[in-house]
Amino acid sequence: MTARTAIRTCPLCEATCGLVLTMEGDRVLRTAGDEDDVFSKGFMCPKGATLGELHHDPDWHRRPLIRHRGRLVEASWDDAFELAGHLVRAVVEQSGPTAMAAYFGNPISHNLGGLLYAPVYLKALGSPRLFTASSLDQRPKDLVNALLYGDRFTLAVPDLDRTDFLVVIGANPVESNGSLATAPGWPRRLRAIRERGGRLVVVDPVRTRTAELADEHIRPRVGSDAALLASMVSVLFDEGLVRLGRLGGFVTGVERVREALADLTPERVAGFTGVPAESVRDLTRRFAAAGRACVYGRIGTTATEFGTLTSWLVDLVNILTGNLDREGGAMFPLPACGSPNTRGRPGFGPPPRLGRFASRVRGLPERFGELPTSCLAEEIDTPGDGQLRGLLLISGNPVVSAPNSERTARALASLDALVAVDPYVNDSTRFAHVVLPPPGPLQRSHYDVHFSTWAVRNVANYSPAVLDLDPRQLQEWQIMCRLAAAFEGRGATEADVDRRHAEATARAAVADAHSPVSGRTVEQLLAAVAPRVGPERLLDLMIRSGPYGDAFGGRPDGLSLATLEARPHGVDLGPLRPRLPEVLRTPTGTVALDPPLVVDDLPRLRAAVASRARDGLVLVGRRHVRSNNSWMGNVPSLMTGRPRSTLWLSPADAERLGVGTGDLVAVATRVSTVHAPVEVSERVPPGVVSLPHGWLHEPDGVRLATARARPGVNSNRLADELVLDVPSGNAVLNGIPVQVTALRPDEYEQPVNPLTLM
Ligand SMILES: Nc1nc2c(c(=O)[nH]1)N[C@H]1C(S)=C(S)[C@@H](COP(=O)(O)OP(=O)(O)OC[C@H]3O[C@@H](n4cnc5c(=O)[nH]c(N)nc54)[C@H](O)[C@@H]3O)O[C@H]1N2
Ligand SMILES: Nc1nc2c(c(=O)[nH]1)N[C@H]1C(S)=C(S)[C@@H](COP(=O)(O)OP(=O)(O)OC[C@H]3O[C@@H](n4cnc5c(=O)[nH]c(N)nc54)[C@H](O)[C@@H]3O)O[C@H]1N2
Ligand code: SF4
Ligand SMILES: [Mo]
Repeated sequence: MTARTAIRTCPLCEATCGLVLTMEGDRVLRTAGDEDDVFSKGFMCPKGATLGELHHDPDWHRRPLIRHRGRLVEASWDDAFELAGHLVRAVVEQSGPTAMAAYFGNPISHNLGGLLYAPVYLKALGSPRLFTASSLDQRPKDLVNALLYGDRFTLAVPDLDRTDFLVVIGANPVESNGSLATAPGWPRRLRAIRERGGRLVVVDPVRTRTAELADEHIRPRVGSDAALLASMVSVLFDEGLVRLGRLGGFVTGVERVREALADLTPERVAGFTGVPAESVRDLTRRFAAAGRACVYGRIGTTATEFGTLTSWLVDLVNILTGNLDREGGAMFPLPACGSPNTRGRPGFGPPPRLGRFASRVRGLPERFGELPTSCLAEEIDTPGDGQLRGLLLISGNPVVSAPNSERTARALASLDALVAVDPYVNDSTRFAHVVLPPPGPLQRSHYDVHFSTWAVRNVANYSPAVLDLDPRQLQEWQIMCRLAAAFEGRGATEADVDRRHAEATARAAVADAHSPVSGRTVEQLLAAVAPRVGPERLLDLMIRSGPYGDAFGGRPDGLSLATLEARPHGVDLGPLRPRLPEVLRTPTGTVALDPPLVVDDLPRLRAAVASRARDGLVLVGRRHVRSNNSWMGNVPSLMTGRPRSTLWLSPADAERLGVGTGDLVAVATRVSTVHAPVEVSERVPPGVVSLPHGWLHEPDGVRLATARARPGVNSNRLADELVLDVPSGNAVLNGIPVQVTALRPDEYEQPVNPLTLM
């Protein structure tokens, strides 16, 4: 058999690296970073090399599973869809559509078919109850984007390759490869800042590998970043450093912001943040003087108690120093397709969808049509009108990813209809009545509709599938169409549902008065993209009617999917360019800096600043480059090396507790207690402990042979579903107060046995 080469974008994380795969038949002989990729230029991380392993993972299901006499057994697709339709319709008939909900996990946003077809089955499901991983992640940033710029996806990303001063807060891109700022090769790009004479400042209580690359490492108390940033803003006003420049024409509310934050000076908050006032003043002065500077925040700023305030303040510092929408500052990408800020009337839009309905049990307000995932379990396990009885679980593992795992597990186990689209039987899908497995990552085409919206350079990159489906598999989009048909129960075929969806996409494009295809007909557009079907048809429609598109003949040099197919290393659309005010979609056409929903949360911060002399330990999360949330623990080559599911404890705290590396400790919160092996580490300061999330803990019913052989501690058994960032409803996954006590060997519980872990 002769070897062949395939080029494709890695779909595993936000970095979107180009890969070159050397294939023989369906075997991957070698994986390398694609040196010719217009964006990644040869970079890849250890996960990128595992696409072949994922494809051949014996635990990645290829046939649907249905529950039969309490066990999940293989079934035909017809039987699986029939059962899914039957169960869901039974819930709806008995309790109404609001008794059904959907949960979307993270991988759907990396999946062309999964992402583009989500609206199809959601519409067929007819329920307004939607939960996603976003409220375990970046909901505070979504909220701030919507309030300042008019859409939650209108995100200003660091202009990483041109900035001269980058402040990274609560992010560890050397391990995570970056997030909410798509850039393959973060470590290289961070080093390049210093090589060109710029400065890298990392703000993180933990000495991470990213902090080790920095000129300066500032270590605030966990959860205090909002106060730290507010004090930077107060210094900007106080010392006359506010320079709006051309932003002055687009922003309102500057004076109100000054008043709102005036009391939060570095001197007043130093006791809370642990950062000396003079170093905050000094940092602020240097940042303001730098010219091309940017603050960038991630999970350590969002999945925290003051996530919304912190996210807002990140943007405020960028705006007030004139760094928003300027080269080397924080800029708005212009993607080739898929961005809401390229549709509708430039500069103006409707008010964001916030608080139109509330959750049933806690009355938490919706955000962008979604309820906080922290209230998923209570919506299922609390009896009464509107109780959830069914869940569509799409590429998500809330038992491991959401706070209070034990409650989530019990809740999922109690459902009348749990339909999962997922390749694995894991902690969550083991409770499903039907599991519909998508094909492996080499068997599907790829285009980052979502992450190109947040890329630090405008690029477009399409990869066809490398391997065919085997005859009894379905593409994820086909699963979605057939699910929609099953929910509707009116005998529509996959092709019917697909055609309707393509028509709706074309209709939206021609109806948009500001689209380059405005005034064309749906029939014209669909004829032009024939004979494509499925995601390729939609993608071609979106690219051609997008900002660089050929407008179906209107701009003959413009892009189409065919252009991308001919350019496997991607099309470079250039560095980010200023986009204000056209990027806005706010009702006023300006950026109102003081949204009440955010400013009204300041008293909560002030109360914390005033009262909080934190004793005791707080838990933060961490990521390792060989992990990917909860789901890559079944890939053998990623599970080698030293144990990773360990509780980092500072030397001082270890000594106080009388424990050393390898000893087990009990870690307790209101919610539960877990037993975790200690790793004494200088990386964490006294008072802070760190545990990575995503580890398989309870092997009962889970079909993941490799992960079962290397279990760990599920840190979300500790996270409290009742503690939220108030404005956004985001879970608090960093800064969880914990009690840690040493255990005697006879108290060790299985499976966290130090003999297998260390
Ligand atoms: N304590 C703590 N908890 C956290 C975090 C933290 O930092 N600390 N981080 C949070 C964050 S940022 C996130 S995004 C969430 C993630 O939360 P989730 O999205 O719920 O969890 P994942 O681990 O990403 O689960 C992905 C699921 O998708 C399946 N899957 C993989 N590929 C595919 C595919 O191609 N198609 C389909 N249909 N399914 C697929 C996997 O088998 C797995 O079941 O976790 C959050 N939870
Ligand atoms: N290898 C790997 N890569 C991933 C993932 C993965 O699971 N593994 N998950 C992907 C996903 S879904 C996401 S959202 C991204 C997340 O991307 P990142 O946000 O870069 O992820 P983390 O490595 O968790 O970094 C968060 C940092 O915040 C710090 N932190 C915690 N609390 C505080 C605080 O109060 N203040 C400050 N200043 N810092 C604090 C932590 O110490 C940690 O270093 O990663 C993505 N990439
Ligand atoms: S950094 Fe992300 S996109 Fe790049 S190879 Fe690793 S997992 Fe894939
Ligand atoms: Mo995430």
